[in-house]
Amino acid sequence: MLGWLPENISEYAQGVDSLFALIYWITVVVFVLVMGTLIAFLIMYRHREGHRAEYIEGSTKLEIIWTTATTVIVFGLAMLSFPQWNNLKSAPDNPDYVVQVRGEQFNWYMIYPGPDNEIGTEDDLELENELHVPENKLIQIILTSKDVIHSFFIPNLRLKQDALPNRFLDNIKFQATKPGTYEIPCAELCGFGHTTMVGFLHVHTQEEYDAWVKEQWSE
Ligand SMILES: [Cu+2]
Repeated sequence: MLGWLPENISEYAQGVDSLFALIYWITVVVFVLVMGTLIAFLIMYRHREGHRAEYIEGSTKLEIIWTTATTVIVFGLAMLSFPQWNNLKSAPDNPDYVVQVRGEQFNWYMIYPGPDNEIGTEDDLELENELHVPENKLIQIILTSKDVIHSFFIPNLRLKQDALPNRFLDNIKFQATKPGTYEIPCAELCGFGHTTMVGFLHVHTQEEYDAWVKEQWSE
């Protein structure tokens, strides 16, 4: 729809792009109307010899029209946004996999629970800037930060959430539909190394993922 957006590989966020396109085109129409009127008026009411300036009072009717129109558009967009927001930002009931992600100047650390399925135990696996998941599975991210506020951003999943020190947010979930490697930039200005803070999401097929898991815990 809007060709320059990164490829959308999220099961949950397909609707986000339609909403984005709708807002974009509404903005384009408003921009053209306002700028067109401005330019037209500049030409129509420019200074010309023999023409006298006229004093015009505001138009109540016009003000009512554009205030109502704006209100309707904003409320309409809010109504369309709520289901998208809830879909993306609610904790999953039965995630297939849970991974803890910690922002720490200037890396993402991914903590996998290991065979006992519990995070914070001896068999945990901690990776730097690498998030591995199987495709088409419901992944829950428990997001935290060690130092300052970071922002966990996966453009291809239309997913963005601030990571806060001492908070463990459980409302991040996604289901990636296409194997590949995708960027996880930090989207919060978090210090002098902010621009180098980037991780990668590796989406595997289930077989590839199982093989990867086996490899990690075989040592
Ligand atoms: Cu950061």
